[in-house]
Amino acid sequence: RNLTMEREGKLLPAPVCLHGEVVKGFGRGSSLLHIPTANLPPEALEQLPSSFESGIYLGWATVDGTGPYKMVASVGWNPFFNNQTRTVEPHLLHRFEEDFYGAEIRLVVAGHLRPEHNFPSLEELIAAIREDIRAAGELLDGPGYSALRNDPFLFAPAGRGGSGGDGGGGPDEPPQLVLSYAWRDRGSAQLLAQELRAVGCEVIPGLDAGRRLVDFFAPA
Ligand code: ADP
Ligand code: RBF
Ligand code: MG
Repeated sequence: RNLTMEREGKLLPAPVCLHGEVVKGFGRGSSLLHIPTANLPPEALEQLPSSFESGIYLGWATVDGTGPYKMVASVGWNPFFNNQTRTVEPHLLHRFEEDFYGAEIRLVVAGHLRPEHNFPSLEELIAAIREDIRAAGELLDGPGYSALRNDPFLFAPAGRGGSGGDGGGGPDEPPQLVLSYAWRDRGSAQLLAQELRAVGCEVIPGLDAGRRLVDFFAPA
């Protein structure tokens, strides 16, 4: 089942942006599977739309502003290991010289690859993940996916963008106008951002509900 499973890659209606500091997991990725995953902290799950389903996804990642790297991520409970908590675990399609625990990782989740499964053996889980990596590598060069490698969210300053980010804002910092948008209406928000940039404003992509001054919602 593992290798014949369909992986057509369904582009999401709008990309989902996640960021956080890379944390330690159970250490199984490298040692048991030989496929390391950079685990996001549990709070990162709060950045997902409430309707977001567990599964295997593909998209783009940066690590402390470097990249973009292609990535394939598991969002779920890892049924093979019967985990008790839901995790977001991206594997980046890049060979790193060192671990990067503690680094700021930013993800633009662009498409859905397949549901998560339990597998009869470790070998079959590994074979399935290898096939995910191969499929994602190809799909991300294709239409709808490749343009997202330049998504400004990937290159925003660390800690900004997404709920939970500390947008700075001490007494000495310049005032900020935070433009937030409904997640289906990213396109219009980006147009407005372009116009603001054209008149000299610094526009930092992201959403910071706590310091929001202007709401920008999609028409119903
Ligand atoms: P853990 O359970 O602690 O996440 P893993 O074995 O899954 O352990 O991954 C360990 C670490 O490997 C990641 O947090 C990251 O710092 C590092 N790493 C090295 N190369 C990669 C890669 N290509 N993709 C993801 N993480 C990588
Ligand atoms: N775990 C599962 O239990 N079932 C899966 O179908 C599954 N698919 C994965 C696909 C990808 C691309 C990646 C990176 C991981 C997947 N995992 C899956 C998670 C895997 O069990 C986890 O990364 C390791 O346990 C290390 O934390
Ligand atoms: Mg991991």
